[in-house]
Amino acid sequence: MNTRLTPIAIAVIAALGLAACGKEEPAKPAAALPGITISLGHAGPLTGGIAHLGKDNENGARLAVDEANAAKITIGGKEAKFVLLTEDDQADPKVGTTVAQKLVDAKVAGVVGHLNSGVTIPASAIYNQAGIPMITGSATNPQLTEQGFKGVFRVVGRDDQQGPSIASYLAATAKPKTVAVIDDATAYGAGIADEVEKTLKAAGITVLAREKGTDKTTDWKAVLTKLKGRNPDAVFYGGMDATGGPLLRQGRELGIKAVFSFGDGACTDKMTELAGPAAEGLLCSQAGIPPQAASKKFLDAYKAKFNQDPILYAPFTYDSANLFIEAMKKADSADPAKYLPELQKIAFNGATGPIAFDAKGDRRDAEITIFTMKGGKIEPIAIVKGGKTIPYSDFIKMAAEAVSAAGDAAKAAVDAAAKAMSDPKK
Ligand code: ABU
Repeated sequence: MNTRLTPIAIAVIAALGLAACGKEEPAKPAAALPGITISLGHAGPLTGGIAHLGKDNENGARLAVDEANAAKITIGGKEAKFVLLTEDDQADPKVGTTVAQKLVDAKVAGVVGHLNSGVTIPASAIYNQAGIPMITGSATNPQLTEQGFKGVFRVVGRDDQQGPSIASYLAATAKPKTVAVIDDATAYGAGIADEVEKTLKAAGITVLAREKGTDKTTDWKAVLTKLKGRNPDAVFYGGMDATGGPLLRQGRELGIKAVFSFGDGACTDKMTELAGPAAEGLLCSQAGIPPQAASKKFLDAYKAKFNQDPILYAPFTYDSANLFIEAMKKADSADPAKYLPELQKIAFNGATGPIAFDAKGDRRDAEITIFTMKGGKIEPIAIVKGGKTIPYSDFIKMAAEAVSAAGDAAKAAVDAAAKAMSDPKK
């Protein structure tokens, strides 16, 4: 049975509570509860070219843990103290499996991470073997949740949603006849590039022979010189901002006029820092709602704690950590075998909206956001959800209306409860 209280139920209970509190009882000193320490792991790249994204992910998880500690949550009759054990996987699959084993040996109750699909997929086998659930807030390669691991979850969309979304938007708006597709030879980069290529070809667009770099490539001149001769109308790059920024800058320096487009790994303001004015007008996608559309409570708390706004997926790692905590609360246990069934059937209202998982561990109804770079900042222009693309302004209006409707319903319930309490005939 789902025992989570709706906002209306909470409001009604609050109203009843207020009405019943006529007489003050003398305060009794609360007996101190015994304590329990619950370790959650986090892993992502904390050094190297995409350390800014790894830190962003870590910050999200840390905020959730700190808030849970401030709330003095009780689990199994004990006051829970959550500790975040964080590891640097250097965006390297081999290091990723080493740190995964380290977190298993440290007996973490769950893991938020990893960031990169190519690291998360091998690490997930280690967590699965140890019976430790993991939730990624950023790894988008479909293979992660196609392995049949019961404790593997993802709170963002998949690249077989994201790739078709950005490719269709590019096709509909830029109307290219020829597109060059490049990737960084990682599970993420090559995977999303394949999805983009499939969608473009299905739309009758010519896709040039695939060009490849690596996740460390910052000198793209040889690839770009080859492309310049083929004069593509658009370019799609599957890779991260640390390599995508130099690709874009050097492309423009060589005089390539094509529309440049990217997936979530290169859909950050960092592209302006790395590519300069060449970044203006780029198209890119993220596999969720934009960070600025996360809950105000999260955004205010993140800013207050870290003195900056989230970069990309911090709201999703915040939700990931909170999902673990919520499942443990429901199970009244931090034992993975006991709380995993709660996680599998959870219905949680997170900073990124309602979260529930399908049988594979993927987020149901994940959004994809399309952005363009304007004035040095990525700006959301459209949301793709359930196969439909709507302007971002309409999405925001609909979200505000939903919040207002929920508020009205809660107020009506509180008014009705207060009236019932004050009516002597009832
Ligand atoms: N999703 C973009 C970056 C992380 C990854 O999937 O490799």
